[in-house]
Amino acid sequence: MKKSEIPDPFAAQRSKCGYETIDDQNDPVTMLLRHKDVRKTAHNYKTFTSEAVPGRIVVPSEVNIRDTRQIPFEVDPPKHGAYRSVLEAWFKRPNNAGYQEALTTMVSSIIEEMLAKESLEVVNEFALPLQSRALTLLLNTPFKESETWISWGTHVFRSEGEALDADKANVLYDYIERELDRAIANPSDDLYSVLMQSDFDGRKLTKEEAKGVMVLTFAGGRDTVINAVTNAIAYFADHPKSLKRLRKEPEIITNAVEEMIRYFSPLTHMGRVVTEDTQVCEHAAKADSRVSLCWASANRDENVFENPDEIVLNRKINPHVGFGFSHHNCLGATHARQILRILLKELSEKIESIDILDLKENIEQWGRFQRKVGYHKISVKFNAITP
Ligand code: HEM
Ligand code: EMZ
Repeated sequence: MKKSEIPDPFAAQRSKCGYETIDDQNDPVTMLLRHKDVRKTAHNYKTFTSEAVPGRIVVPSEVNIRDTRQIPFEVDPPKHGAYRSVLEAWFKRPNNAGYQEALTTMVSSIIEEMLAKESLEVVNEFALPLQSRALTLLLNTPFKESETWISWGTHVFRSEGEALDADKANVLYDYIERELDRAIANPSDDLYSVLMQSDFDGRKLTKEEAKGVMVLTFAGGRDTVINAVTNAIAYFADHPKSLKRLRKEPEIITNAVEEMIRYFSPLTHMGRVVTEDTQVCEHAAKADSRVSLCWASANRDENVFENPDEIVLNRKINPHVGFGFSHHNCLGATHARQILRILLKELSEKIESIDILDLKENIEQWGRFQRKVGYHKISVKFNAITP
């Protein structure tokens, strides 16, 4: 097995019956494993709500570590749409040329920095700083803030070996509260200030609502981006010919990024709470129980994808659900896609090959499924293209 491979632990169960019930802190979750069921359920917010007690739709549940409702993630239509219309234009800014230029400078300079090293640990020395620096563009805050965010590590609610970490969560909440107070007292042109001034349904957003948006922006866009970036580097280490191919055919980079999101599926699954007794996959689902939409399994569904366990860089028809499906589709996807497209372009132009020196996989445990989502650590050496 290649070191960069991400096996699909759901295949057998997906074809056998399409679901699996697992325990999460004594609150069962029925994972939906088929592409069709995942999409159908994501769409049906009346029977499968996101607007439960804050934290309950996340697996592992975060009800014990937060009271703040994440917006627009934990809200159903029609209110969900009203929040999205406040946020949509801001989160599309990564399509602007100036944004992409600034991002290119960030990516290019961190690659140059890493080329000078005999060995670099990708998660902490490359992916985390890149994620945090790039986030300063999305929030339109000073570059220096990224140093604080890097010091928080890869996940804001979890530490290695610990599912949930309340102390860590409080560091983020305090930080956001301070930033919002600053934006109220001294508005600027950053996201905090824009939120506090925006019109929502004929009124201003409250500070608690703005906090809900900011917590989600910090949490949702963190380990997902870090895993995507790290897995991409591991993939190129195993497949130096793919780097060469992208150098020769940069026009396939957009497809290659979608394909990597499909194959890596950086967010394994996300829950919903059942509002009335119903059935999923011919299985009874009781009101107030939880289901989850397993993006990672749906993305390997052999009824939808040919050669699902292979990265086909120029895969053309690719209805992956790596960024979710329907109204809650990822608001940060424009930003995440730009980071990955620019990363692939810059790596292909600067790097000949990558050697893996040492690694420790990050394996999630979901009931009896074990899923590799990325790495806790992976040390590599970048080899530059020599003219
Ligand atoms: C929603 C994946 C990056 C912010 C989602 C959902 C998925 C996802 C699967 C749907 C959740 C659901 O339906 O319950 C990813 C992946 C990423 C990524 C794979 C990186 C490769 C980001 C970034 C941000 C972000 C960078 C922002 C900084 C959000 C928000 C939502 C969301 C705000 C909720 C949208 C809504 O409820 O309308 N993401 N995400 N994500 N993501 Fe991402
Ligand atoms: C939540 C989630 C958002 C959750 C779209 O996904 O990402 C997880 O990493 C966080 O722990 O709170 O923001």
